[in-house]
This record gives sequence, structure tokens and C-alpha cells, in this order.
Amino acid sequence: MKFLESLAQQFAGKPIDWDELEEGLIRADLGVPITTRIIKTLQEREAWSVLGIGDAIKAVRDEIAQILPIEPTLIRQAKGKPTVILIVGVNGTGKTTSTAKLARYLGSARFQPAVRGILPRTRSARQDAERCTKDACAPRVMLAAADTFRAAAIEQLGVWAERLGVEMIRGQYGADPAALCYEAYQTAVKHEIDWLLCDTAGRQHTKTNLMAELQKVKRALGKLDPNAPQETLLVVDATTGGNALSQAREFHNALGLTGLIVTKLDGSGKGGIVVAIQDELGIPTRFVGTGENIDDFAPFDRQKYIENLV
Ligand SMILES: Nc1nc2c(ncn2[C@@H]2O[C@H](COP(=O)(O)OP(=O)(O)OP(=O)(O)O)[C@@H](O)[C@H]2O)c(=O)[nH]1
Ligand SMILES: [Mg+2]
Repeated sequence: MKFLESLAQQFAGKPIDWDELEEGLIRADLGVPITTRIIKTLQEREAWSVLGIGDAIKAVRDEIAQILPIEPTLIRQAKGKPTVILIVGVNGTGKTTSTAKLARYLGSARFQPAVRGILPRTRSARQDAERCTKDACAPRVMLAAADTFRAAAIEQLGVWAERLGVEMIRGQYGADPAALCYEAYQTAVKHEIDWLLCDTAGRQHTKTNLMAELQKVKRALGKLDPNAPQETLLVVDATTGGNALSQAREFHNALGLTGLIVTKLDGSGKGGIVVAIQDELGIPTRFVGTGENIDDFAPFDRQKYIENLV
């Protein structure tokens, strides 16, 4: 981060330029409230002018660590089958790609909760999982192509489904995504699917009619299982910076989000939005996307994230 380089120079004798530091933190997409807090913490330190850069980095990291949850945020498998994950977000953030990545991740999971970020709910399920060999007991994943709006969206997910060897439920373009997800759930029950992932169309968070469409999808799934969808994950693009916070606000308001997938961390985005969104809305980041390939995906790792950010 550039701001830490400038901080290092400033600590080498010259008084700190607080304005520049503030600007640096905001440029990292940490947002105003967190930036203000960090600056206040540093300013309140006694004899700050003799602090080394190491202390400054530590102060920033500590502040961020206090915001992010310590426990890994686990996607829990529902008691009854299937566990439904609804994938939402504005246009082009990486929803469809992340749906495929998640399908691969969940479908190939062997149950090592600490490592893989998935926790079977019951003791017997954990024992079953321990007995499983990878292929014989790999969880079954199904996709629902609920983006019936954008041209070629269904085929795009279809290509992934084929590559991954998973089933996909598709409808006609223009079909009601709520009806499609409803049907997909019923099919998933019939086929004893473990995870149903619903990829939805991109939409601007400011369009109330489109947000209402997603609420309808949630209601439709809720009719079949009051707990479904168990997860509603917002996909945000790290390169969009602070705008991701307003997206999260609106989607959370409409749907009650359970987590984030932050994509394109391999790009110019600093990823500070993870902290800003957790701080303001209490929404944890579950997964991160770091490239266009299927394996450029991992559960969110707090420690690693903080080290990379600062
Ligand atoms: N570099 C990089 N590119 C990504 C990542 N995730 C997705 N992409 C790319 O972003 C572009 C859009 O991805 P999609 O998955 O189609 O995005 P979407 O949100 O489904 O788009 P819409 O359905 O049109 O709203 C594609 O070119 C992806 O390859 C990531 O983590 N890193
Ligand atoms: Mg898509």
C-alpha cells in the first residue's frame, strides 16, 4: 500500500502528514469511519513522533482485526436437503463465475471443517464424512440458471456446469426466476442434492422493481423450506471500491445478506471494502475470488487478508 510507504518516510524524522495518511487509508477503500478511528488511535499514542513504522502498521492491523470476526465464517449444511445458496449482485461483478467456483469448491469438499470452511451439522454427518473417500461421497451440487434476463447467461452457466459435471436447471429466457428456483428446489429434493446454487441476473441496487424480483425468489424458496435460502451471498467486485458499500446496504436491506464473495482481488482493488462492509453492516466475507480460473477462489482468511491489505 502506497500510504504505508509515505508513512514510513514520515516516521523517518518528519512530522506525520495526517491529511495524507487519511487520504491513503480512504484510497484503500477502508471508508471514512474506519479511517477516522485509525487516525485517532495513532494520534492518541504518546510520543507518536518516535514510533517506528512497525508500530504504525501494527496499529492499523489491530484496528482492522478488531472489526473482522475471529472465527472462520462457515457455510453450514442444512439439516434437510438441499442447502440453498442464492447468489446476487450488480452487473458484471462475477456472480456466474463465482457460482461455478463455489460449485467446484463445495462439490469437491472432503469434510475438514477447519481447512475447507464447511461444517457438517451433526455428529453422524461428520462421522459419515470422515468415512467418505473423496469420489464416493463428494457432496452433490446442482445449479439453477436463474439469470433468465441477460442474453447468453444461461449458456454461460451451462458451459461451467458441463465442465464441472454437475446438473443445471434451466428455463426459457424471460421466465420468472422465482418459478425457476422453485422448480430447481423440487428437482434437487428428488435427486438428493446437497447444495443448490442459484445464479441470478445482475441488477443495479437502486432499482426497486429488480430488488423486488429477488425478494420474490426468496419467498418462493421459503415456501418449500422456511430456512431456504440458507445463504444469500452478495458478489462484490473489489475494483469498484467504495460503491460496493452502497451496493451491500441496498441488497442487505432488501434481502438480508448472510455473506459476501469479494471478486477480482487480483486486480487494482485494495479490498478495504471487506472491512467497511463488515464494520457498517456486520456482513462477513465468506470467499474471495482472485482470478478468472475455477481454482482462483478460496474461503476468506482473516489473517492473510490483513497481512495483504497492510
Ligand atoms: N480477474 C478476475 N476476473 C474475474 C473474477 N471473477 C470473475 N471475473 C471475470 O469477470 C467477468 C464477469 O464475470 P461473470 O461471472 O460473468 O459476472 P456476472 O456478475 O455473472 O455478470 P452478469 O451476469 O452479467 O451480471 C468475467 O470476464 C469473469 O471472468 C476474479 O476474481 N478475478
Ligand atoms: Mg452472470
